[in-house]
Amino acid sequence: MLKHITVLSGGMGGARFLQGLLHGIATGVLPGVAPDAQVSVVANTADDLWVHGLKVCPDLDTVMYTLGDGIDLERGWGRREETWSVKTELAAYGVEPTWFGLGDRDVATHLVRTQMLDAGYPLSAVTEALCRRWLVPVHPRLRLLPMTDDRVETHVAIADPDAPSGRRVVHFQEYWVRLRASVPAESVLFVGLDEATPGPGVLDAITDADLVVLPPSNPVVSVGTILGVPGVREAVRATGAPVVGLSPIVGGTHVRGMAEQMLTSIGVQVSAAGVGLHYGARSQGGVLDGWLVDERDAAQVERLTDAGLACRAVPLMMTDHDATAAMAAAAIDLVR
Ligand code: FO1
Repeated sequence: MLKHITVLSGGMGGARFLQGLLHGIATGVLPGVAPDAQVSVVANTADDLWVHGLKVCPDLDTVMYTLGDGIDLERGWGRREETWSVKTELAAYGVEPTWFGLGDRDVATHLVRTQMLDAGYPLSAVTEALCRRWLVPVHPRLRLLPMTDDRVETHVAIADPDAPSGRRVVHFQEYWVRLRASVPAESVLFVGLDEATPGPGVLDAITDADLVVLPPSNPVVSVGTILGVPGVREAVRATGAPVVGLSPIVGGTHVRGMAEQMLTSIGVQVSAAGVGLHYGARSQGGVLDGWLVDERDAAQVERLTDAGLACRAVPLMMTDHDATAAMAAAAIDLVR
């Protein structure tokens, strides 16, 4: 019986997967999963940024708002029924960045978080406090754990003909939100990652789990950064739990986001097999035991099994909670 499932999650893709996983647990469609199973979410914090004096944690907030039913489903981030008076007023003052939109309701979250950080609380304690409103009432057996309490930021080097070096480095959010990932990422830098320590409960959540899942989040700037926190990759490789991943690349491209640009920048083939081989089989020094690919990529299964991975082609589009629950069930079935 699986009683503790740990998911290494980014923002939108990971949050949607978690919705389906929780739906699957609640409806009893997941093979061998206890109806009172604990779910631990280790979330990426390298998308975080300081803006207008506030600490914004996009992946933590996307998971929290999504599972707490406060998310704007169309945007995939921020609050639904949002208003933008603060953003409009900031723009009226000519204050930059105007390209990063903080909704009025969302600002309250960042004010609480920033106040608590200023009072000396670590990000994990802040997250726990915010989740008392958003998650405890609806998902009492779910824990949302920042991958680290230390400051880590993903920055992206892009070509800049005006710069003496011919390139300049921008925060990941500027690359994604202002530039829409429309220019090649020459390299991705994870500022502070090598000096970071796993957040409270992170290594235990991996070691004590009965199953570890790498959902269809960005393998470079979401799951990649979580695995990059010193000690985490080793914990995943050492856990007694089976480790299974779901490909974020379907039919040769990402479903949403910028996985294609990120994978290209690190020289990984933009395919279901490319990502699976990038994570690698645990028996070959990697982190995975099993890897699910979409039916459109069934031709790549053999290459993955040859690399030591249990692999199967199943529908991987998270079109609704039942479809996502079926993906979670297939992932569990693959590695049981
Ligand atoms: N994404 C956008 O495309 N435009 C925005 O103005 C924007 C603001 C924003 C504010 C708070 C937040 O938690 C997320 C926000 N995002 C915005 C999404 C964010 O870039 C993504 O959630 C991840 O960082 C990328 O996966």
